[in-house]
Amino acid sequence: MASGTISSEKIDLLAYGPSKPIVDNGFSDQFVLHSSETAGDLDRLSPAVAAKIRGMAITYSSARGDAATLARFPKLEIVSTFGVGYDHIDANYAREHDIIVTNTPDVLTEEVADLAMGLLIATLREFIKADRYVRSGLWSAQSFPLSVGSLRDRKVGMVGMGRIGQAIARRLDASQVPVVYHTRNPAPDLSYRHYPDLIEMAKAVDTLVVIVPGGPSTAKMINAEVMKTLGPRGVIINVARGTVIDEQALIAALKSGTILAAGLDVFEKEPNVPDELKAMQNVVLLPHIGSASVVTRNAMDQLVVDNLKAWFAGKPPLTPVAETPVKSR
Ligand code: A2R
Repeated sequence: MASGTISSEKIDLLAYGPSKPIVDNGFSDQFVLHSSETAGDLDRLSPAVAAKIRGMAITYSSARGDAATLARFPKLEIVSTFGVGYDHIDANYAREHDIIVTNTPDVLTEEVADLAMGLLIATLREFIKADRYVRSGLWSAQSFPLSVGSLRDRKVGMVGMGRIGQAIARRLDASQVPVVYHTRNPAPDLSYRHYPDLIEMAKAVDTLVVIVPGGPSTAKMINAEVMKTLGPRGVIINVARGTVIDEQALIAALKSGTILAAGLDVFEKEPNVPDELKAMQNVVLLPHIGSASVVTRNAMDQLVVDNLKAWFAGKPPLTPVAETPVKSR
């Protein structure tokens, strides 16, 4: 890996993505912080500035660190991105070009798990429909219908059992809901049953909670066959990436009653949500807010800053991704 140096020379950084006060104000005058809020701003960056950039903060996953973007910065040593998922960064290109990639795991784990649990219950017990019912004044005319769904008679199959998956499973344990999981490899020290085959797990459960990384290895893994296997009581909660579910197959399965309902925090082409989903009563739709509280987003922004600061202070980055591991310097 190229080395971040400690010298009297100023270090040029680029903040790419929406402006964030914690990033904008996070660096001492040892650094020069340039910013590009959009891809258009990036195109307008002068070649002389691009040639000096040694560190990049990606402040939201809408700013893409693909190979073509990273290649614009010949002196780039480290890309510090916001969020735990980094499918918007070409981490393999980074590794091949001695560029470290860091993300912001752990600080958002419990927040996303809270959201997943809330979304699961809101979907099963129809909170959104019930809220609309109260506001419309219908309550004074008749009682709200009983929800078909309930957490009480469910068995959850976790798709992904990493940091966030385990935090969701702990919440399900507390709610006395049986849990099993599908991943490529069994996670160490877990007593939940592991299914190496997703279809086999779909046969054994009625609810899927999806929390795997995005990218090619998980693209459309929740497909029509998985939905059909889950069956008419089936409920799918997705707090991972929209790409993990075949969205058209999901729309068809929800329309036809192949599955019962879905709770979605993420979509294939955000912020565009298919009109067919918006028209359905058996879905709860959220605008990708898994980690979106002030306290957690601040912690994530701070970790973006701290990774860069550590590197340029001659220390290892705090949270490098698996493709670019750096343990010591
Ligand atoms: O497959 P494994 O043994 O590597 O387990 C990981 C699982 N996973 C997969 N499961 C099935 N098929 C795949 N192709 C596949 N790829 C990964 O996802 C592991 O159980 C889990 C990822 O866990 P962590 O790396 O600890 O991530 P964390 O913090 O739980 O966040 C998960 C995702 C992020 O990447 C964002 O896309 C989203 O949640 O917010």
